[in-house]
Amino acid sequence: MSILTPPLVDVRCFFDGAGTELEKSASAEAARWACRAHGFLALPAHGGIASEVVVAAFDSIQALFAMPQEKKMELAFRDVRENVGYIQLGREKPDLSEAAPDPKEVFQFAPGKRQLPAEIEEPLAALFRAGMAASRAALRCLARSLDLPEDELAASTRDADLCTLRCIHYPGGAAPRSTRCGAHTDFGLCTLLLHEQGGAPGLQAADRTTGEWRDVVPPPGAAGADGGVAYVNLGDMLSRWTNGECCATPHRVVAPADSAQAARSRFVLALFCDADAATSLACLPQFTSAERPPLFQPMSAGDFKAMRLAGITAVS
Ligand SMILES: O=C(O)CCC(=O)C(=O)O
Repeated sequence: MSILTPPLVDVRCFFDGAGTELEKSASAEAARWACRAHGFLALPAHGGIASEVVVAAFDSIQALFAMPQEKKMELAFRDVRENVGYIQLGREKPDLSEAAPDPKEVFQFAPGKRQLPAEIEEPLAALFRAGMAASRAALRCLARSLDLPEDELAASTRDADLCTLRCIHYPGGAAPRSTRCGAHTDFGLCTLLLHEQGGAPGLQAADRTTGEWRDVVPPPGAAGADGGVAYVNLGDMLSRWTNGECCATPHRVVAPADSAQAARSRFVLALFCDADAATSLACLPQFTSAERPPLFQPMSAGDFKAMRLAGITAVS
């Protein structure tokens, strides 16, 4: 199995007033290359999210998934438009060609949307806020890499009404190399993916040229102070706006080949940063021409996300 190492792209210079023009140009250039080559970027220092915030959120999701099943079911996911709550094992199948649904449980979090114990809600809300700031910095960097006005993409996330922090638990005891999360592309603009230090490996991305699955391995210098890693990967809303120029990469998660590692639980946090529900996903004029007509029918971000979620989720 070959390895895919997403390039390091430091987006911290895109926080308000933080970086020089030179720093921003260097990051945008790195992002341009990373988007074309892989659709995955590695963010040093968690893209500016403090390590304590990340660690506290991982502690919270361990506590969340350790709650009794009947308590978790009281928080159940109800419908794709609301898109928050608990999704039990065996209810999601992102890759319809797989025989079985994914062996994972999920909590779709948005601040204040479900009655969670304060010691779980607060660290997750803190990560949501810090993660949105990092994602917007990444979107400014991506916009610059696409020769768009710097705020063009980030401004569409002002209400963050479709954005969710997806808390994922892949229970231990998986068969080595078995699928933990089926192949898919993400639906939104970009996803901030957080892997904890020492967590079981398993993320794979499709090679852009050959389609071969490659193990995603962080580059040196990617880890935050806690040893964990943050990636940004591109989503399908961005692909629609850019007429396929900036497109999402299929990825999946498999259990480690080593049976001792596959026996361990894996916890992941993924912040889906999406355009606000009422935003049109019609192709931006810069990316279409007589020779290159729009590839996708225009629709709102809210309709697009609900359509895609309905395709993978059987409501609990
Ligand atoms: O578990 C991971 O590393 C990736 C999860 C993922 O791709 C997703 O939930 O969309």
